[in-house]
Amino acid sequence: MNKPNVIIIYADDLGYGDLSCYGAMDIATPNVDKLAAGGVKFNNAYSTSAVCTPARYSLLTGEYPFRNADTTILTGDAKCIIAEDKLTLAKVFKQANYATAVIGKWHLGLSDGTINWNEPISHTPNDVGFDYSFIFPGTNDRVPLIYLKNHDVLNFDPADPIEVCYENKCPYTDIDTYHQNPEKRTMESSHGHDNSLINGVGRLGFMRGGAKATWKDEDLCDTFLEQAKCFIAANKDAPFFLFYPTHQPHVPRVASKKFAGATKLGPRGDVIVEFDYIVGEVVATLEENNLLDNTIIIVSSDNGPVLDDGYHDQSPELNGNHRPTGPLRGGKYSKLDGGARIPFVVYAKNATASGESNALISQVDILASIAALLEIPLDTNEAPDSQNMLDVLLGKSGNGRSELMYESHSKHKVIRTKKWAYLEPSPGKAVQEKKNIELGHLPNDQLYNMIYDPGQRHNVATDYPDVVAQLKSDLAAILASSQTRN
Ligand code: NG6
Ligand code: CA
Repeated sequence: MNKPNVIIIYADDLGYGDLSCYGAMDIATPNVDKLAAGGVKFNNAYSTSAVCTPARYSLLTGEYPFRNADTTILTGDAKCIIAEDKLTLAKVFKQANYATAVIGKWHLGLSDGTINWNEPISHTPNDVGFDYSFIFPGTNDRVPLIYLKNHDVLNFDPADPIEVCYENKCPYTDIDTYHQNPEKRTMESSHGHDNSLINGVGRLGFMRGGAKATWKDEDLCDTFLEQAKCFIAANKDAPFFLFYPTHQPHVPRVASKKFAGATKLGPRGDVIVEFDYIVGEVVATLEENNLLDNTIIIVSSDNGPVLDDGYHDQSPELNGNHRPTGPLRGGKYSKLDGGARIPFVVYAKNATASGESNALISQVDILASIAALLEIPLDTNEAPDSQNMLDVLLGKSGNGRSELMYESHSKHKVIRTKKWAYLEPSPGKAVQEKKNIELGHLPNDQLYNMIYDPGQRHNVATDYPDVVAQLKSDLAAILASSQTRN
């Protein structure tokens, strides 16, 4: 492949068991399945965190989240946590003269302090390596519900300025809120999500103004997809990198018209099928432009799944026998494997040996692997935790990492080797009741044999004190290091 295009389609909270190629029986995802069948499906791929912002930070910087204290779930008005002088995946592509774009959910912050939404905004994706960006700032449950195109709010109306506030008490008297306007609700919150009421849905944070700029949940899918198609077509003669972080299946789950009611699993199933449709449309666009043979497509997710993430959308009730984490224990937020072990498919026509890979890989490795592909040298202080896994990603080698690290929402660390998972002790409740997720908190060491016990049922820490001691010291060494790339 000569300077292949690269597209990363990055789902939000899609679990290890949510795709039919990973065993889902009640959700059909034929488009991802087709890529998996013609590419490599990874069984031991991880993000670096059980929540969004830290996982995305690692993907884009090749750095473990613990190196940046700001890698927590950000509000929609948070400052940008990627320093302007930091090497990013997008900048690696720029060094090789690629056109770069991000289209979708950002959630890595904007500006370098307080954001004025009514003026051009600094520190957008354009300032960290993307030529073009068309994003929403945080999550689809966090204000502001606007598209940011490069530095500006799309459809901004100076006569209707935008204000955003994340204080506990609403400072605006003239906006709809979840508690004051129950008659306008189309979805009930189960926990949180009771600030601004926009499109009938309670949100996190308060937003005032910007009526023309405010997006509708059911339009997000088509709007981003149209952007992605245009970017691909416009760059068909030049190599390009498209980072396409979708909002599906994150809450609130509001499918576009085509997909509302598409599955028996309710809105969560519907938006997963909608995600699969996006993958199919991207592939079709590549085919139309005669680009599929020279494009690497990566499909993955930022963290594990959750059914009730704050809204009563019937996800638990309609879930039936579906297992969002497949055989894994825990889920989003968790220290257990369901938190950060995610679906990961790499498709590269003529470059991949078809099949499955059991190699251990992390999303933090994408940066160094792409740098190797494009022959861009890296300094040790750049992308400090990213390892070149190019041959593994392309299915040419089964030798993945010897170990990787990820963290729970609570930032407690886990070391995974081919055989073992070691979970450091952590205080806190074993189960998050509202979400019905096992968080994996235990005040003592946990050790699981991931070959015999992928469901992490039997803690064998006391049976293998030497293994625990070794992994503890490996973990301490990583945390004390300034880089782990060897
Ligand atoms: C939590 C939200 C949850 C989700 C999550 C971030 C509440 C009660 N819960 O704080 O709904 O938005 O943050 O998800 O507010 S992530 O995938 O972006 O990390
Ligand atoms: Ca997420």
